[in-house]
Amino acid sequence: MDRLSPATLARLPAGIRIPDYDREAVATGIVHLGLGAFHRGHQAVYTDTLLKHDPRWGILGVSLRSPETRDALQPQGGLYSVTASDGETDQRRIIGALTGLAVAPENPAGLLARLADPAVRIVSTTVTEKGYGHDPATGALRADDPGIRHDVTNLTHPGSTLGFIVGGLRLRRQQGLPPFAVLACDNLPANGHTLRGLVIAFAELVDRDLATWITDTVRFPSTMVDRIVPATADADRADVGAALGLMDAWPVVTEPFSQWVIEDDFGGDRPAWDVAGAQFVQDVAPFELMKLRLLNGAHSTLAYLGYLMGCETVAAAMAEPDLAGLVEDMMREEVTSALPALGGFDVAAYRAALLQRFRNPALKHRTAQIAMDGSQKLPQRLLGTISDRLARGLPISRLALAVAGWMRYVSGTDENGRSIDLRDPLSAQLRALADDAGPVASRLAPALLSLRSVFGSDLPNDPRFSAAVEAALDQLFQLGTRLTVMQSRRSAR
Ligand code: CS2
Repeated sequence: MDRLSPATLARLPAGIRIPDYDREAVATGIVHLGLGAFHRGHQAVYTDTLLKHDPRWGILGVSLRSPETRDALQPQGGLYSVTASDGETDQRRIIGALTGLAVAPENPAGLLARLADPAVRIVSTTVTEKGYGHDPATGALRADDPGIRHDVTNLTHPGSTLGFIVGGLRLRRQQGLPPFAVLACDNLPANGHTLRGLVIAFAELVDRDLATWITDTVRFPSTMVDRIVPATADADRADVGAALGLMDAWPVVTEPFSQWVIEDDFGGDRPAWDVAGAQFVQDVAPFELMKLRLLNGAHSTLAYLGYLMGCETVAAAMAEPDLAGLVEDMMREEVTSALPALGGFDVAAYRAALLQRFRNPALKHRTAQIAMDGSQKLPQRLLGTISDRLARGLPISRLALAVAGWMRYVSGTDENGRSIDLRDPLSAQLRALADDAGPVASRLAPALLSLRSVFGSDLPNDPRFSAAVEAALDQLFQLGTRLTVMQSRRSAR
């Protein structure tokens, strides 16, 4: 089968949208760090729509580690397909927004030079929760992280997200150029604000004047990003190839829904992503809390409890009536009331739409994928809601069960005695704690709660939380997940 590429675009079947602008005339105005499926199915799609109106914002897509994406997309001239499916109809389009592809470790100095290109005005990131070198419970820089330590003293050859951002800003300052804006697009609380704190803390370790210049001049708008984009599977490649009549080595398969809320704080000219449906607002925080706590909180709950119940995908977990019911009750009774009001916004409709999205049969979104990196995800997804509710004296039983689900998962063995492939930056530590405690809730729960970078120092000392989590974990060990979920629904009625 021939390859998707600029030369074969004209052979695509009718009904597939292709770039409606002159790709040759597109300039690179954005450097994006973290060229995963999410970026390609989200920001790059908005940008693809924008380019017809304003060709200044093409994207240099950078992988921070592996060459796989570059190797797949280079022979395609940066083109790839996005399929949005609701299980009944598939909408396909070809995205041309990537003007270049780079693999950072192959040529760090070359990437820094690109970051200092005057035409580049935005550096955006989707490097996942663990990519920022920070402590998820507090948002503080982990200055002792080996990658961060390396970059602080080798800023002409960095490897980390923060190293490239600070290294790029330093070069621009040296060359008398204005800075770029830094646009965080990961599921972190106050992502722009958090990244700003990290960039400045990193810069302070390098050069105080640089840190001051960054503090005074660089903008870090926060964003809320939302689209469910599972990792591409081989079956997707085969289906997409058949539909396109051309081989796309790295297609994106996603849902029709997409949302992007961006704080309008670029300090001047910025891409008019609103022509593609993004929303510019003064304050992203209420949107972000709603999304992180309702969508991602529910997602993680479905992932841990669903995995333990033998469900391979989110849709399969949603097909378990008790689990789906538990998650729905959690969202309605425990999460919504802890959210700030969002004037005129229909939260009930938002929740219903989320449950519908989770049921999308076209998305083979693996519970194991969402379960990854839990130590980095739990704080903003579940623990924030728990703290807010405890402060108001409100019950947290379903949220506590979700946290216990994570603990049961990181104990490393499933209910059939098979080992769980634990992927987490803290996996070695988690494994050691679990081995030491054994499958005993009264030992394992306190051991895991002592992880300050996850739980902070207040929550573990609140017996309303620690006792609830330990009791739920004990049930998971004694009864198994299915019965525990069933009982928790009964007892809540
Ligand atoms: C998911 C998210 O992998 C995960 O942890 O919860 O990536 C989720 O699909 C997106 O945030 C949806 O916008």
